[in-house]
Amino acid sequence: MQPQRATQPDRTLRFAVIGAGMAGILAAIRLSERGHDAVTVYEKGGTVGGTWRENTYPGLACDVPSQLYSYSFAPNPDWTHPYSPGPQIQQYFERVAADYGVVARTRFNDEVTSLRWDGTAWQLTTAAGHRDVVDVVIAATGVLHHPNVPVIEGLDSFEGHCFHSARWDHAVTIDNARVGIVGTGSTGVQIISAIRDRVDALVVFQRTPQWVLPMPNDPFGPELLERHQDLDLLRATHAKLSELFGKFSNAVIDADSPEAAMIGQACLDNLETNVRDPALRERLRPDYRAACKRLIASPDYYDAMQASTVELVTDPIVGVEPDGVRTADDRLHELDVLVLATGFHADWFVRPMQVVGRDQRTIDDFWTPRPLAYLSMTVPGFPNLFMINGPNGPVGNFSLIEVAEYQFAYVDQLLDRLRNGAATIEPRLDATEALEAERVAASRQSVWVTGCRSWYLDDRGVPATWPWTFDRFREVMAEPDWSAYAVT
Ligand code: N01
Repeated sequence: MQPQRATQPDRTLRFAVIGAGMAGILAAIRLSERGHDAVTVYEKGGTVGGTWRENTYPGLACDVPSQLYSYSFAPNPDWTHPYSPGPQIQQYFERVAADYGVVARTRFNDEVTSLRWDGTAWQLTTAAGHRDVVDVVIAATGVLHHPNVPVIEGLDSFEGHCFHSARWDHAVTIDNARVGIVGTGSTGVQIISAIRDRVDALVVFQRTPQWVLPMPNDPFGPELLERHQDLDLLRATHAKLSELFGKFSNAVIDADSPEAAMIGQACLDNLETNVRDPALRERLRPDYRAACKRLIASPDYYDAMQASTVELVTDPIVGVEPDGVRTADDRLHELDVLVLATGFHADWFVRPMQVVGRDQRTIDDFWTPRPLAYLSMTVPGFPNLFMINGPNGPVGNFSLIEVAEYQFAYVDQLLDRLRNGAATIEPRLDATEALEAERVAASRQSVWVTGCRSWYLDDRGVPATWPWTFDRFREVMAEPDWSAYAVT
């Protein structure tokens, strides 16, 4: 990606960036490079980092390669592994946010609760009662951060410790404890591998088996660490990995592609080769296609599932009791700690913030029955509001940092209109609906609809994702189709 020009805007625009996670940090940096000074970042937490601040569970890591899961403009020579541990990623965001002056612009512990368009500007209110008036809102509120706590009968009656994976309670010791974990998504798999040797017993409640792509992750040796001091080399690696991941998009958008077959075979080989006990192997074998659910990548999940401390339970959970979890075979699994690695409400986006646009229309109303946005960034009736990683955007196994960089570069072109004197910009409803119809039709070819349950699917079973190639995403992001926008 080309570095942005530093220019003085023709018009002084006031900005609120909501969220100081990966996308909010990026937006604040880019706005500053554009010469905007009236930028306030609102962050509900006490530090930057977003999902990497909130998730502190054992084993937290990123399954996108480290050199790609970095801003293109801030390569990091200090990554220690091909796939970075979560705490290193958190440190990286803290460092970048401090180095680029984002921390200084951020109001921490100040959660935005309402945004109201008054006809010319956005009226913003925070939980602490602070008020602001801004011309432009950049909502960088994240996708996976509202924990999905499952409805399980008796959950409240559990007398041990129970918490969601994104609210890990470090005051609770799991060492030598009997721990249960509900959920075997990307999060559950990482936790299981990390704690298998610390616990007395680990009961894994699996509702659906997962395909697992092997992902070796030995630390970089001294020679590679030395080479990584060359930032040009890191930039080149970023570009190469981006191309490689772009190709991976074929696997998910076209269920019959050779890439999909290759991934399926690699997962199958992993299962066949690395799970020794045939009975366990069958219980871990999914009955749907690889990458239908978000693909799991792990160096050692199958190892962990064969550890003497680990028990796989596939009988459905029927309830939780004071002493543990009861399953449909009427067994009570006695536990000290119950971890809910049960995912997130992936369709909340800017909510529960109250967002009221033109004609007093709320975003909740516009998003009933489901979220809709033009290219996942803008919403008809909500002028000068730009979302990074909003509804129906690219998810797959792409690097969301890269996606955010492309999206912000696109938003920046929309902002040019405001810099040059326009009062408002928003997408046309007809253009938004037409693109959505195209997106829904295209998603019928994808692997996500080949017969599995996943957080990608909306209430109709349509994947809330970008259903085209990553190359097409880059092309579309290169320049707005101005006919899709209303500018006043
Ligand atoms: O959540 P999930 P996650 N009873 O929704 C099960 C990103 N991420 O936190 O498969 C029993 O994927 C549910 O079962 P089933 C990544 O995008 C990235 O693991 O629906 N089980 C499933 O096993 C990822 O996709 C990294 O049948 C219940 C699990 O809980 C996304 O976050 C690392 C249940 C939920 O899986 C979410 O992953 C971690 C119930 N009532 C996460 N309800 C990286 O490395 C749910 N489940 C970048």
